[in-house]
Amino acid sequence: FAPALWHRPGRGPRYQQLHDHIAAAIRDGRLADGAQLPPERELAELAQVSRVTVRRAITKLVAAGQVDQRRGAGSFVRRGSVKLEHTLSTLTSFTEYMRARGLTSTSQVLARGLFPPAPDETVALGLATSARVARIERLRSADGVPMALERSSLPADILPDPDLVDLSLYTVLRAAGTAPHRALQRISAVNLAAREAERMALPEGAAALLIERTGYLASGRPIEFTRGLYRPDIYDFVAELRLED
Ligand code: 16G
Repeated sequence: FAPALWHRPGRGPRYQQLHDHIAAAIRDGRLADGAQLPPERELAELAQVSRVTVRRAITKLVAAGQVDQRRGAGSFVRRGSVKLEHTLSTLTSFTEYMRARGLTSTSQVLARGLFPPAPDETVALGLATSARVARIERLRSADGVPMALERSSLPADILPDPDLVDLSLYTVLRAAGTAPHRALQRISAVNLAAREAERMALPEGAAALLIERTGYLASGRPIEFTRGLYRPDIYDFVAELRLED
């Protein structure tokens, strides 16, 4: 959280610039959920503004519900107010995405093994019904906060031993030269069933984003079908749109 902004002359009142700078740091994860903001005096020094200006910027963040002020303790990023912006144009793994934001990802494996494919897996992976599918169900957390519940399915010849997946599925696939080269994603809104809600520490029926990713090798063969339930209060999916030629 370096106030690099202050090296450039900005537009608008100073308090607004400082507000925008802190809000951006919260949005892109440089200031983490629950993190303490630098003390007023320090912010004023860093930003070379008066303490009145700092106070105005913080008051605006408090009014927007992004920051909590605790008497005698200071200002903190309000828990649960952090949104993670996930760009839709690059193919990244959960582990890489969190690492890039300075967050530590952990996974709790709920189930894994080789199974006969379910109908949706047969269709997505183009499998024969006699084939076997490697399936891993994981609860994925960032800095200890449950973020997503994912079920990844791959043809058994691509992942013969699902127990090999420790932290990152894509790391295992990359080592074998079988990581997806491109992927298609479908995003829809769902309400969590009781079991899913419990695992994500959310109330039953809570809204979630369902993201289904089908990953393909360069040859066009589908090798990954992941069905992930993501917390909509944390994730924003962002895509850049261009005018068609
Ligand atoms: C992401 C992918 C998921 C992939 C996983 C691999 C989305 C919506 N989904 O969660 O399809 O299987 O990353 O992550 O981005 P890993 O390598 O950390 O296990």
